[in-house]
Amino acid sequence: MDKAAKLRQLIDSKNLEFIMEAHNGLSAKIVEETGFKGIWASGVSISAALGVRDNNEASWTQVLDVLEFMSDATTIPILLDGDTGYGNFNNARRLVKKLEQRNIAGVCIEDKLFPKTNSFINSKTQQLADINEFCGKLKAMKDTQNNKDFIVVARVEAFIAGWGLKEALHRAEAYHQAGADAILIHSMRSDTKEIELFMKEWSDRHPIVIVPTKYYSTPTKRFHELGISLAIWANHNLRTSINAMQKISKQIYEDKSLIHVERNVVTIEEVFRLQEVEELKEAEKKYLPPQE
Ligand code: SPV
Ligand code: MG
Repeated sequence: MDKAAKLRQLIDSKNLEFIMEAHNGLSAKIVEETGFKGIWASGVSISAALGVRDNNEASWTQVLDVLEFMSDATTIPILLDGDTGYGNFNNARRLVKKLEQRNIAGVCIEDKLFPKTNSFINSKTQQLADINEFCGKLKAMKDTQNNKDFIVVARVEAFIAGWGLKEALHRAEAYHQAGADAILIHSMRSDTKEIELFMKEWSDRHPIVIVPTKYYSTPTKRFHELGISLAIWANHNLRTSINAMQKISKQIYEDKSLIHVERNVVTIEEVFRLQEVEELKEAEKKYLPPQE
């Protein structure tokens, strides 16, 4: 089964499934080793790891370069956070072509304007895309894909931008009709009020994806009960790595020594294992001329 088919299986399964954020080849590999069945290539995490803002400051080809490393390092499917598709329908369909070439299983696009701003910054002043324009973008993406299983998720930002349930449902249905394989309904409330209202009206129409970053205290059982298809743990590898790096940098800076840190970091052998150094050793035996 190829990666796109694996992602389709996760989205279409009757169970609640989970994918985990990664932002480079190493974090992607760790997500796979942990046991997750899929990876969220998060826009905020990739941009932050590149040292820039989540405002399309990294170009789409720079994001593609990161994805290529992530895809090469893993066998589980990657769902790209494709922001707004990096332009109009034409940019978005070219994105699909390039993602398929890199074996990326799917992309999620959000109904905002390019250049985008992260949903948790000035959310109420964020403008939504015109519905027809966004539907045209989704159609162009679906018409472009070669692999029938490639996934296009449509992300509804109506709640984020301060519109109500009616607008959220109207947009979700329009995107569903336009051919989106699933709808991501985003909310920045600390409870699930908006998600619950939405799910009640939506019932079982089409797979629903959520990002519970802000309503993290909700027991996962509730997502099961609501009939959610896929939950995205969206930025936690990035955030924990920031913790770890700030701590270790501070300690080494203050101590001017490594005495107190060695036992708190992974061994260099663990780094080599993750890089698959053994595989290269074996390949050298096979392909290099024998050493005298
Ligand atoms: C991301 O991970 O970049 C997302 C999810 O888009 S969020 O930051 O919650 O909007
Ligand atoms: Mg994002």
